[in-house]
Amino acid sequence: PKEIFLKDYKMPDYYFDTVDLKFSLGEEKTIVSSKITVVPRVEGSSSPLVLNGSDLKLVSIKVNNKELKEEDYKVDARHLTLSSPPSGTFTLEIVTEIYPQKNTSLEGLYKSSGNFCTQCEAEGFRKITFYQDRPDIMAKYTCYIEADKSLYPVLLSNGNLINHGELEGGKHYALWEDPFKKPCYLFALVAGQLESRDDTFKTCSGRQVALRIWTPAQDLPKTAHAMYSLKAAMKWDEDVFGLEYDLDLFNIVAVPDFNMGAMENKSLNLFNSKLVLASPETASDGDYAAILGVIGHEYFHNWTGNRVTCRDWFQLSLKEGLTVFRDQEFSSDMGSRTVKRIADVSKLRNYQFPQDSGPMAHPVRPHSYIKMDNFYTGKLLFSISWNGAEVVRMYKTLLGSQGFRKGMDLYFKRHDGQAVTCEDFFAAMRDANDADFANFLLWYSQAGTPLVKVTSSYNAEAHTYSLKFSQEVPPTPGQPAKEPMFIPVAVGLLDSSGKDMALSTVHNDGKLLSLASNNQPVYSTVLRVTKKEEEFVFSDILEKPIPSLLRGYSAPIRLQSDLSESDLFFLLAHDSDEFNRWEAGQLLARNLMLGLVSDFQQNTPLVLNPKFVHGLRSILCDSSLDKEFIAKAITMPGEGEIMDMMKVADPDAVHAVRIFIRKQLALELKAELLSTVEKNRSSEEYVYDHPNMARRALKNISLVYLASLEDPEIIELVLQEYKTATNMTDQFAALAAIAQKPGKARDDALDDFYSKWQHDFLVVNKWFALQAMSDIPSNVENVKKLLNHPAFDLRNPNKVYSLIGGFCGSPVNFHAKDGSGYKFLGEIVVQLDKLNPQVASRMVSAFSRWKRYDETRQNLAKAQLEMIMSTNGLSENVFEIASKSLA
Ligand code: HT7
Ligand code: ZN
Repeated sequence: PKEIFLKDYKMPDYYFDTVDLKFSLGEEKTIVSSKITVVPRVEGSSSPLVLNGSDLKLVSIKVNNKELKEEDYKVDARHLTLSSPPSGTFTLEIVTEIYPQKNTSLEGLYKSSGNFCTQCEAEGFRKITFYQDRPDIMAKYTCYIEADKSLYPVLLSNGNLINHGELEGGKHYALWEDPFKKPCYLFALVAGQLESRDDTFKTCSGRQVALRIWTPAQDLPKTAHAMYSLKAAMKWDEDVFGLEYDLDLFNIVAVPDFNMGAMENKSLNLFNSKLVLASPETASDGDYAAILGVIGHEYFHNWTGNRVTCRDWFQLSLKEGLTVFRDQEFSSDMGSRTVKRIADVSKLRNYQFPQDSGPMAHPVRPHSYIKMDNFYTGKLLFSISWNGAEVVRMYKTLLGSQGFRKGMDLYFKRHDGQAVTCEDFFAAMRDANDADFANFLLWYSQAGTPLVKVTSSYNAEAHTYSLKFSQEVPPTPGQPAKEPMFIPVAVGLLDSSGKDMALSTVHNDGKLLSLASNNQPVYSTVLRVTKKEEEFVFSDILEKPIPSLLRGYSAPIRLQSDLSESDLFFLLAHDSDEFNRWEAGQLLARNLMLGLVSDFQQNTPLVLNPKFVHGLRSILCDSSLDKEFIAKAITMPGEGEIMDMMKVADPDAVHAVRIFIRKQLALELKAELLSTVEKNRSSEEYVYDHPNMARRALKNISLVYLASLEDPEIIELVLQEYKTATNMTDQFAALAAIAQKPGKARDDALDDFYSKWQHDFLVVNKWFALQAMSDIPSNVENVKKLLNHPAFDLRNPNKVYSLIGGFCGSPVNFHAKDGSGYKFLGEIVVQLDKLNPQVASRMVSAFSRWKRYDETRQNLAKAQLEMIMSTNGLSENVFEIASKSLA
């Protein structure tokens, strides 16, 4: 397979001005006709016109109304080439035949639960018709759809419905027109038996927008939260960014078979059902939050992605990083900012950082790819979207809210209707603020997580306090040597009573910077660390402070400081920056876990530091704290995060230590945990708001701790919680608590849950995932049995992510030393690849960090990767991930 490089980008020789599509949807085949106005970029040029195509049967091709002869064009498995097109603007008409019913890849046009739908990002449009399938080709589209009326009463596409009516033979048609230019990856079509929840939104300029969420009739009652989320997102984008919706209709369709979460097609967003459907009985607080975030995300793409799109796929972060940042901000404003930040940073640490130091490490803007879709599969998505969002957040940290907004305004003013690059975004931020961003652009091109070390010293006579920074970006594949980055480090200094000190001046490199604004001191400041080594000296510091560093996690780095254990306990108790209070607790927990892991490896008895227990007790009993914050603060760092900090990852030791800590804390804090459960039971009626979610989160984490005790009374309590739960959050949390330990209680509860919910595929997926992620010994055998469960289907991505993805997410069983987990995954990947390469490559990426483990595990994992690589007919998707993992 061919590797594609960013440096090789060339402007297209031809643009497309208008595209008129016609679909005749059938049971055997679908006929697609396209009529395109082609405009040469350079007047008079007649270079060949190369169109992409995949799995298409060409029926006919015309140029300026004249059928082409066979010698005028060439078709192969991937392209249709017109060797000498006319020299001016011309019309190109192509008819193709496609087979959506046989399309299990879920790219292009396919059928899901009896309905036709499309997925064109990144390169799915070429499975519909021959086209220049690249995002810098932006055109105005119409879409005519005809289909059997009784089978497909609803016919949808982008834009406005301008005509519809009856046809002979029980058929009907609809004609849609999208007034905005768009790249083909935003094209969408849906046809099926659907009904809609309807609502309206009045925009800031007073226009009424019709909102419709489409699902099968029986699911309509479960779309209320999605509608609430959509309206909240529309209002938020107006309030925060001044961005108004630009059409009179906005459609959302829920689809049960979908490779990813959702898709932002212009005015016709398609969603994986699990990110639309929710009721208190069937969806957890986590599901509700995910729906809010993803509905927001797709809606926000209308401006950041659709109105201004990417010049090429290397610029994916331009739309994804920015839109993830926007959805994070939206969710923060709708709930608790600190808790959202904690959740996002934990995700970054558990998934992104490990990948940043592995063979798949790549920068926010990659330099090359083999299969574009792989940018979205599994771990690669994190660097582009999540690290990308961190990069956008740094602009805001450096410029402040107003400066950031000015930059956004300029970005839209300059680039509305264009396909642009990450440099264009950077330039808008810089120019709107006259800002000096030094070498900030390196964040797009250098892979790897910078390691920043800080040492501090206090001069009691001069009343100065110094912070010395040194930074290093570790080598990554293809990038052995790195430049120093521009790192914004938000800092506060705490006095001995735990209050923030006033900061008036700081020296950096001999330059005196005044921190006070309008003669008012500040209590937190952002230091701009740009060199390999750099010192900042604060003046007028009257006592030795304790520094609160990298407040709010102001840059995506690993920070090593000289803070002592007692400094960390002090910050845990006092820091005014809530994120850093949590961070201090995590640092203590990480150090504690690493120490215990080493004890475990040396067969030294494990003992829990009483100061740690005391610190957590204080947090648990502090009624002034937000309850969801407490729930986060008493949650130990993930096993992935701890393994990432070890020279050789040891899943057994890390798991044993996490279980030990959980049980010890439960023993020591039993009374407090029991009273927390008592005080935080849900009211009868489920309310989705922050205070209620926070109560549930705190009660349920307490239950998980308690259930780790072998105590019949506690088992009874948890069973009671399960039986009396009135919503899915509480019911599932109690089930998960019971399911920690093998035995009759576990088996009975799992059976009971399945028989209650077998009619609801989304709840059944939770049931699969819970069992798949279990750490009970030899769980691979249970997972294999579940593969044959009547509710399981390898063709449905959600089921695969729940069962197989869930299993790979349990380090202790996936990395079983006998290689059973690896063998299981290897065999499944080969099977899956034949059905759905995108999903298969997502799964194979679980192997990518095999070199981090001991030799026995390395050999076993490598053998599976080699077996996969030697499979005949392997997809490019899996080939790219497997070969890069082996390299
Ligand atoms: N922009 C969308 C990404 C996406 C996607 C990419 C490749 C293959 C299938 C896909 N489905 C959705 C959605 C988003 O950004 O949320
Ligand atoms: Zn997105």
